[in-house]
Amino acid sequence: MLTKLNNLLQLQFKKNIDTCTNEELYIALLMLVKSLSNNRTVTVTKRKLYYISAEFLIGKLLSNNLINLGIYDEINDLLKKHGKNLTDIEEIELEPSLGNGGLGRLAACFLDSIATLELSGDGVGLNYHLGLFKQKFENHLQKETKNEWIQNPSWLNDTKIGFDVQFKDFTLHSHLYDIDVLGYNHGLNKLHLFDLDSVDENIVQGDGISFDLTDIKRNLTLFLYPDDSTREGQILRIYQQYFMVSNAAQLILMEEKAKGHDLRKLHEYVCVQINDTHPSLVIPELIWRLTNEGINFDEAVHIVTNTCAYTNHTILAEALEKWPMDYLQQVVPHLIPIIQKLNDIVAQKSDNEQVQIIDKENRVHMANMDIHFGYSINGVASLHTDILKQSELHSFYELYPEKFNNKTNGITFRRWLIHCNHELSQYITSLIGDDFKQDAMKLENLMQFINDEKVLNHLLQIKMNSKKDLATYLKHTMNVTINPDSIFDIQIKRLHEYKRQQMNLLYITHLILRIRQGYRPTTPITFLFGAKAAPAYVIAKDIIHAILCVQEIIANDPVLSKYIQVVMIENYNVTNAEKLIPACDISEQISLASKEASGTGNMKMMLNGAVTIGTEDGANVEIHELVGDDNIYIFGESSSNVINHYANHDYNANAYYTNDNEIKAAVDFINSPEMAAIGQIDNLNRLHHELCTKDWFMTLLDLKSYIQTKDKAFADYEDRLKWAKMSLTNIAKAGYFSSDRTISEYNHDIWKLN
Ligand code: GL2
Repeated sequence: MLTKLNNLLQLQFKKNIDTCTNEELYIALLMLVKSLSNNRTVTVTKRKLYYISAEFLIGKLLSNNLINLGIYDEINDLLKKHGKNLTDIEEIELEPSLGNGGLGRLAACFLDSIATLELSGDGVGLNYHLGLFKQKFENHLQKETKNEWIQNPSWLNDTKIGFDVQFKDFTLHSHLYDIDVLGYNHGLNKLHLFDLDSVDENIVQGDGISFDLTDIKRNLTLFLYPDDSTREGQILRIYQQYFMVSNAAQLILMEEKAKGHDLRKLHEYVCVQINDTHPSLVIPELIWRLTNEGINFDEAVHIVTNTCAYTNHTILAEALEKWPMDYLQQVVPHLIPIIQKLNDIVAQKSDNEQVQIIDKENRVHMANMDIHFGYSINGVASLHTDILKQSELHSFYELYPEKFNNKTNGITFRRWLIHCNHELSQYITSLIGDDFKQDAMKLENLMQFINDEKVLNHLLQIKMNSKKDLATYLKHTMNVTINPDSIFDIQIKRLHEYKRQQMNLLYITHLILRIRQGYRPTTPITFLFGAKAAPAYVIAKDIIHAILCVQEIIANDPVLSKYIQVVMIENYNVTNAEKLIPACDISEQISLASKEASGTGNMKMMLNGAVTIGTEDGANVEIHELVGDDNIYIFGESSSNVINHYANHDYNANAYYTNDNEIKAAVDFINSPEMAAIGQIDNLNRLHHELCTKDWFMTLLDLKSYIQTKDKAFADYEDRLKWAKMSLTNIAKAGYFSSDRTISEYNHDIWKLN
C-alpha cells in the first residue's frame, strides 16, 4: 500500500509520504480508493433497483470507503508511522451537501447496505452545486449562506453521459456524474447525480441563497429545496423534479436496451423506488416514454405500475405534494394528457374524493398517483405504517390492502459504529468477536456481560473518552468549551415544531428558575442542540433564536453556568453528528406522538450507548419494545390520544398555560426582559404567543410529564453502574436497526432483485 500511495504522490506532486502536505495526501488517498474500486466488479442481479431521491446525505466518503475496502486499519497505521494523522487528513474533505435530514441520510445508509448485500441498485438524484445551505449564527439568528462543497478532484466521476430533457419552452441537456458506492468487503453500485453545465453559481447574491428563481438554465441544480413560498419557487421545484425523473427514466431505458431486454418486460428487470413524493413524476414520464417506444397506453400503465414502488416518510401534509395543474402545464405539458388519463382510470374505480389524483381545485396529488400506479406503498416504522393504514391513507388501504407494508428504517453500522466510534467497536470485538460487523443481531451477545462490573466500567470509560473527543472538537471548530464531566443531553435533528425542540428549551427555562430558587443539580448538565430551520419557516427560526439567547444568559450567569450549559451547534451535519452521537448520554426523541414517522438519530444514539428519553412515536416504539421499560424513559400522550385531540379540536394550549404556574413561568421566560435584553423582542413575543395560544404540536400537553421524566433520568444517571447497564442493553439490542435488515426486507417483499 505504501508503494501505491507513494507512486500516486510522486505522479501528482513529485513528493512522497514524508514530504507531502495533508491536502496532497487526501488527494492521493482519494485516487487510491478510486483505483481500488475500479478493481471491484459491479454487482449484477436479475432485477435492478433505481432508488430515486431528491436527497442523498452521504457524508464524507474517505474513511467510509477505506473501511468498506477493508484497508482502514492498514492505512491508519501506515500514516501514523509517517507522522500523519487520518483525522487531520479527513478535515480536508468537504461534506457533500446533498441532503436535508433523515430522509436523505436514510437514502445514504440504504445505498451502503444495498451494495453490501450484493444487490444491484443505484441511487439517482441531482448534483446541487450549493447544497441545502450552510447555517451561520449572527446576532443569535440563523443566517443561510451558500455551501460550496464541490472540490477538485472529488468523488464525482464525469461519465460524459447526458440526456435531452424536454420542457415546454426549451430543452436542456443534462450531464451525469457518478459516485461509486462501495459495499462492506464486496459490492459496487453507483450514485448517479444529474447536473446541467449551464448552471451558474454567480447568479447567487453575495454569500446568501437568493437568486433569480425564473432563470432555470442557470439555477436548476444550484440548491436543494429552493424557497417554495412563491409561485416561481414552486415552479422551480417542478423543473428540478422533472429534470431528475426524466433523466432517471432515460438512464433506465438506455441501460435496459443495452442489456437487450424487451421493454415490455421492464417490470421483470427493473424496480423504481420513489422516495417520498419528489420523484413521483417518474410514473407519467415512464408511461410517456414507453408509449413513444410503440407500446400502447394500457400496457405501458401495466408495466409502470409493476415497476414503481413508493415510500411514505411522513404524515405531515406539507410533504404530500399537490401541484396545481397550471404549474405542470407550464413546465411539462406533454405529461398532462397522461396524468388526466390516469385520473380517469381512478375515477372509474372509485368516486371517493380522497383517492382521486386531480382534486376539485385542479391540483395533482402526487402520493395518490404513486399509490394507484405503483405496486407497493410502505411506511418507515410500524406505528407509522399503522397510522397510514388506519387514518391518513385509510381509503387507499381499503382499495389496495395488499400494496401496504411496513419497513422499519435502519442505519448502516459501518458509519454509525465502526467509523464514528472506533474505540467502542474495538471493545465490542474484544468481547464478542467481530461477527456483529456482518450480522448486527450478534450484538445481543453483549447481554452476557450485563452484571460484569469490569465491562460496565470500561463502557463508562469509553463514553467519557468520546465526550472528551467532542469537547476537543467543539473547542477546535466553534471555540466553545464544554465539560466532559457533565451529562450530555443531546437533541440533533431538523428544526420543526413537531420535533419539539421548544419543549426541551422549556425544560431548560424551568430549570433556570429552579436553580435561581436554590435547587442544585447533582451533576452539571450540558444541553446540546443541532438543527437547521427551513429558511422560510418563521417559528422554527424563532426557536433557534430563543435557544441561542438562553445559551447566552446561562453562559453569562456565574451561578447557572456552574450547573448547566446550552450549546447550539452551528451547521449541524453528518460530520459533526459523527462526533456528537458517540458522546451522547441522553438521546432526546420527544416528538409529538404520531408525528415522527420513524426517526433514525434515535437508532444511532442507542447503538452508541445513549439512553433515550422519548414519546411513544415512530421507531421509539420499537426501541421501547426491544430494550424494555427499564432501559428507556417514555413519557407523554399516546399517538391515539393525540390523533383524537386533532379530530375533536379539543386541545387548548392556553388552558395549560394559565392553569399551571410552573408551565406559565417556563413559557414566560421566553419573552422576559432578560431575554429581550439579548435577543429580538418581536421574535421572542411571536414564539411566546404561538406557544400559549396555538401550540399546534401540543408542547404544553406533554411538558409536565417531560419535566418529571427528565428529572428522573438525571437522578438515575448518578448510579453509574445502573446507567452503564442501561447503556449496554441499548447497544446490545440495537442490532435490529441495522439497515442491512431493512434492505433485506425491502428486497424480500418489494424489490425481489435476485
Ligand atoms: C422523514 C421523517 O420525518 C423521519 O421520521 C424519518 O425517519 C425519515 C426517514 O424515513 O423521513 N421524512 C421527511 O420528510 N424527512 C425525514 O427525515 N425529512
